[in-house]
Amino acid sequence: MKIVAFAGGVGGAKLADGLAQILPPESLTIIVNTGDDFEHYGLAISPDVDTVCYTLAGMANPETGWGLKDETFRALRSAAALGGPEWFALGDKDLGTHLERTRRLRAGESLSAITAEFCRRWGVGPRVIPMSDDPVRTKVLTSSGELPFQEYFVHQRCEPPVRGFRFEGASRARPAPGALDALRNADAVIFCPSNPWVSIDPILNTLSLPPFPQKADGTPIPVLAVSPIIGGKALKGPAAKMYAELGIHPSAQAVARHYRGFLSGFVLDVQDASEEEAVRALGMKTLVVNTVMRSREDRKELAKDMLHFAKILIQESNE
Ligand code: FO1
Repeated sequence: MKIVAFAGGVGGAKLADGLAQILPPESLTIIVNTGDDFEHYGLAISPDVDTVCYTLAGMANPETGWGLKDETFRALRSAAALGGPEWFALGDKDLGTHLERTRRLRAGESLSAITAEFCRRWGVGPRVIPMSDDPVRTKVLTSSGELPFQEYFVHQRCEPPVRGFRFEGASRARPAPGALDALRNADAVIFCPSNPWVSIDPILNTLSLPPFPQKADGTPIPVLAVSPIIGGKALKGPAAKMYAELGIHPSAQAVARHYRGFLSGFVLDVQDASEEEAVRALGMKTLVVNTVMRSREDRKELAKDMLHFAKILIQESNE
């Protein structure tokens, strides 16, 4: 079974790791959000790409989910002592990634080629594809004006109330090489439990989805999502706060409605079992399981459940 997973942020990286624990590497492609990318200290930072790669390589910081484990921040402190910005925590080892990525980009390599090479060197098996090699920059429209994503997310700690989002460059950006081919050859597409507004939507916009490609014989490819909102809250990040500020009650059901029209399956946490009927009424098949990933084993269990669900949806789409 060939799976394409869309991911961004820590929750997305965890399910990607679960899928990578089960599927042979050649059966899994992860398309990652680059709307969070920015330039800082003159360096090209791709936080979601790094979070996915570090997690798959077993190198991620277990406390934060982003950055590297056993990290130190001496370079950043030394720059800060000279008046440089300290709000974005660039670790010493992590800086090596940004230095080398920036050097290669300036030498003319593409982000997707660089990511593939880094993955090879880190021993990451599945294919990790940034959504585009062209710049797409998420802008957060807030009640105090439009903010670049990391300015909103890290510097201003997601405090300004959100009014909307803009994915600058998405309409011009070309999907990264291999992204659309992977989708065309997929048996199922999985949206990881990433923030729908700022992790999955930038990917959908950049790849001009929906419509999702169909199989050669005309059957649709099942698209499944896992809710990043459990019991009305996001385990991490501002997804629930964003829904509330946009006037939508944050719930698993709200996430399902977000993707309505092109999702064939939706996975809810056991805590949200009471919402299953409402999600079914949106025309989706549902699965209720534990979706909280505290351990690596949890990631694998959720991935197993997802693949089992995907198989059922594939069978149904072939009937
Ligand atoms: N997130 C934070 O909340 N604070 C940070 O200082 C921070 C630094 C950072 C450095 C490298 C990296 O790859 C990620 C980093 N992140 C940090 C995470 C990142 O900004 C967000 O998780 C994503 O952009 C949202 O998915």
